Amino acid sequence: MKKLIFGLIVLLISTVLAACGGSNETSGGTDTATSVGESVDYEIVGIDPGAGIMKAAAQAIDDYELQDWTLVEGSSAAMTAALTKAYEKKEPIIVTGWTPHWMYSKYDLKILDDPKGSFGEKENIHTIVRTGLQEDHTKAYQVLDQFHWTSDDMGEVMMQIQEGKNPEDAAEAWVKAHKEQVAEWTKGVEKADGEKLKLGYVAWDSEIASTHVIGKVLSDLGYDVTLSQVEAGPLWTGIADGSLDAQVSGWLPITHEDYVKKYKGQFEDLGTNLEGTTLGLTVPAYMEIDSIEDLK
Ligand code: PBE
Repeated sequence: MKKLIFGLIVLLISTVLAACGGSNETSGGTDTATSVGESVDYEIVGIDPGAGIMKAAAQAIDDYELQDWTLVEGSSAAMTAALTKAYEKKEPIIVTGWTPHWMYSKYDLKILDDPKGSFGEKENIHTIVRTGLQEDHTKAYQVLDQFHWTSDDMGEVMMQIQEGKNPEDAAEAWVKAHKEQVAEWTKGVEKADGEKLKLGYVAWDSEIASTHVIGKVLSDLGYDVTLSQVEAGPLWTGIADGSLDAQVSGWLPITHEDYVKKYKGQFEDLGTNLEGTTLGLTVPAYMEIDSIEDLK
């Protein structure tokens, strides 16, 4: 009997203590940051290490003093798969995101405020070709130079691919549906005669879309086009050494700044093909944070 009463008292005391502990935690301020960090294991789901957004995310970890956090390397596909999985279960997740991207149309997401500017300002996508392309493939050069579209255009192609179309079919459908716009790109350009042309791209959703569209336009013009999927480093190396003819995914001035510096003078920048891109840490709208500062 004594034992039982003693046991009950111990139980009572520990219950009271536990309750106090719990309420202390809540009254000690809404410890959102701690709980957000814990809820995602202090992980930011990144993409391939060659992407400029990975450098920006590492910069953010530095700027916001997020030493406890890990930026997880992976791929564009693995990142969106992780996001989809978390989103369907309403679980917290933080990913490296960019626009244009289908994920912002498909899911209700927010890009965290970045008061320190780690992810930079809005930028543009440039068409980058190897030196000598103008002499060797004047027609292709002209089309690449005239290639220009919007985030919405790119978004349409991306969405179709996301919904299950293969990139070739999605590009073909887009080209068919936007004949006038495509005619602007090929304006004044004569038909080609089966000359070989090699376009390089990285497996980022935005670049899969753009490269397949311009590839389709060039092959419709009569070129024998090969689309070569590579990593970001080899993409710029390939343009510089001439093993690739062109790429339409130079995010500038900041995201691909390192590559531009490294290969200065070894490529030609034909200017922008799309304006107004963004990079940033992205979370589902159901998460209760709005700024990268809330991660601290
Ligand atoms: N991205 C898509 C690339 C550029 C295009 C934002 C993932 C990057 O970060 O390098």
